[in-house]
Amino acid sequence: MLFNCGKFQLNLHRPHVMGIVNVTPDSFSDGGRFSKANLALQHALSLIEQGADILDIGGESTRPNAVPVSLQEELDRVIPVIEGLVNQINIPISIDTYKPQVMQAAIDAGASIVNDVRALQESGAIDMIAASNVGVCLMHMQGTPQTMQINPQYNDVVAEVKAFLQQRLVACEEAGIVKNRILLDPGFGFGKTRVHNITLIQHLARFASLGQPLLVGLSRKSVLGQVTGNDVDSRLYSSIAASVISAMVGARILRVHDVKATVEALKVVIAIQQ
Ligand code: 8Y7
Repeated sequence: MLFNCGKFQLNLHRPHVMGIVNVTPDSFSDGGRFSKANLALQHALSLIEQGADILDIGGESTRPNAVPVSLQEELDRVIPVIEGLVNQINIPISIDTYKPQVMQAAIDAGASIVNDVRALQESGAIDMIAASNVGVCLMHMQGTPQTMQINPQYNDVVAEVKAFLQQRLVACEEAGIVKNRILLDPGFGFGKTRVHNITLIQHLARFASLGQPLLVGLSRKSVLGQVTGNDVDSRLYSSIAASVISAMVGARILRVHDVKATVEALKVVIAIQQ
């Protein structure tokens, strides 16, 4: 239950909240309002005030059909935000990227966690993380952000996602990344239909046998829109439901936009789990 990331050690006995800081002009859920480093910084500090345990800084949108950004553009977006935050906060900063160069620059700037939607499959990524002391989140995705929602297919979505995470876990261990630095994530919405996403939530407890803390990201995602009929700006209540349900069946880190509401809802879960 102890997660080691850089100079931090998180006791994941209680569920933790990872607040999302998008530094992307095209991010679907905050419309680019925080696209400038200064605004992102203010937003990050406000998420800490709201009770975030971790901040996840991302400079390239991974929503379906998002336009990829260049390495330089991604660096220009995220590094100033990390540099601006690192000396005034005392919680881990996570960098949301799959590019090894961005990982390295973010780690050099003070990031403590790498959140990789490609699970360190890019060339050089796994060795770079092995040579550092940061924590890592390995996420499952079928396809790429450009194609993943076209026609995702599985014979057994739970078994296949689990097998992928198990394989990436073994690869990381073989490269020298110890288990207490590794989080696993089924990757809701990444190459999954509504039925796939719902099935994964129903069977989330089965991921416990992988032996690693689970991170879940369902905040404002389209499966919640499909269930409620609400567009992305009106998915607060369903997002809270998703976080509470996920934590009740074992998720240890909830990646969310709405930190204050999630922290308060999780207090009820924590009281029950104690
Ligand atoms: C997730 C994520 C996104 C997720 C992890 C969005 C970067 C899409 N979703 N990382 N990133 N898990 N680990 O809607 O579910 O926030 S981006």
